[in-house]
Amino acid sequence: MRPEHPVALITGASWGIGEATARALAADGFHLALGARSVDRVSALATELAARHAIQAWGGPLDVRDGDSVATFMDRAASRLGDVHVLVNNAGLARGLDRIEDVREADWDEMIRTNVEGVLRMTRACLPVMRRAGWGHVFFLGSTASHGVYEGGAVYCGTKHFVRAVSETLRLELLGLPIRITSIDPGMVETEFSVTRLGSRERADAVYRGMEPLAAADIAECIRWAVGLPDRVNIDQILVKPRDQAAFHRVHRRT
Ligand code: NJP
Repeated sequence: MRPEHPVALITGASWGIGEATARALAADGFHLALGARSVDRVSALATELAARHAIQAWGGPLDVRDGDSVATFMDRAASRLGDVHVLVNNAGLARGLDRIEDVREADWDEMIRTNVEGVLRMTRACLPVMRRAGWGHVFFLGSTASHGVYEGGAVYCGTKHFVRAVSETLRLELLGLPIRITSIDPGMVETEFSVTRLGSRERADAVYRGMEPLAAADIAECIRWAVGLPDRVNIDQILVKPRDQAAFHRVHRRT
C-alpha cells in the first residue's frame, strides 16, 4: 500500500535534475532525504521545501563512491524520516570527451566509482528497506548514452549501459514484490553536467548554442508522473530528448 506521504531519497540533489526532482516531489507531498557532497546546498534546499510544502525534509552529506558515507547517510535518514520508499539514483557525471587511447585513469575511475559502484551501493542499501515498508519505487538516471555510443564517450556510455543492465535485471529479480523500477534516459539537459564534463562554463554553453535543450524540471516531471501512476503500472523506461535533438550527432541549431 502506498503511504500517504512516501519518503523519497534523492542522490545528487544539490544541482540540476536532482534538485528539480526534490522540488517536484515536495510539491506532491513526499517527505525527502536529500544527499550530495555539497551539503550546504542540500541542507538549504531541505529547509526551503519543508517550510514551503509542510513536509519533512532533511539534507545531509553523501558521497556515493564511499561505503561509509552511504551507511551513515542511510542511518541518519532513517532516524529522521523512517523507511525510504522511493530511491532516485541520480548522482552521476561524465569527465572529458577523450578517445579510449587518451582517456585519463583518474577520469574513468571517477565515472565508474560514481555511476556504477555508487548506483549499486545505493540500490543495495535501499532495497531491504523498501521490502520491509511493503511499497517502493527505484528510479535510475540512465541516458541516451545507455542506448548507443559516440566517439570520446566510451567510459560514460559504458557506465550508462551498466545502469540499464541493472534496472532491467532488478525488474526480473523483484517480480512479484510491490517495488517498481523505472529508468529515465535523457538526451541533452542543461544543468551543471556539461560544465563538469568539459571543465568550463564557456565550453558548456557551446554545447547548447542555437538549440533548445531540456530543462531539469522536464526530467523531474517524468519522475513525478511515473511515481504518481497507480501501483499496477510500471513505467520501465522513459527515453526523452529535446525536440531539437534527433540523435547524438543530429542536433538542430538556429544560427
Ligand atoms: O548533472 P549536475 P545532472 N556523490 O552536474 C551529484 C544524468 N544525465 O543533473 O556531490 C553524491 O547538474 C552532484 O552533487 P555534488 C547524469 O549522468 C544528464 O544533469 O554536490 N553526489 C550533483 O548534485 C546524472 O546521472 C544529462 O557535486 C554526487 C549531481 O550529482 C544525472 O543525469 C543527460 C557525486 C549532478 O548534477 C544528473 O545529472 C543524460 C557523488 N560522488 C544523463 N558525484 C544531461 N544533463 O544532459 C556527483 O543523458 N554528484
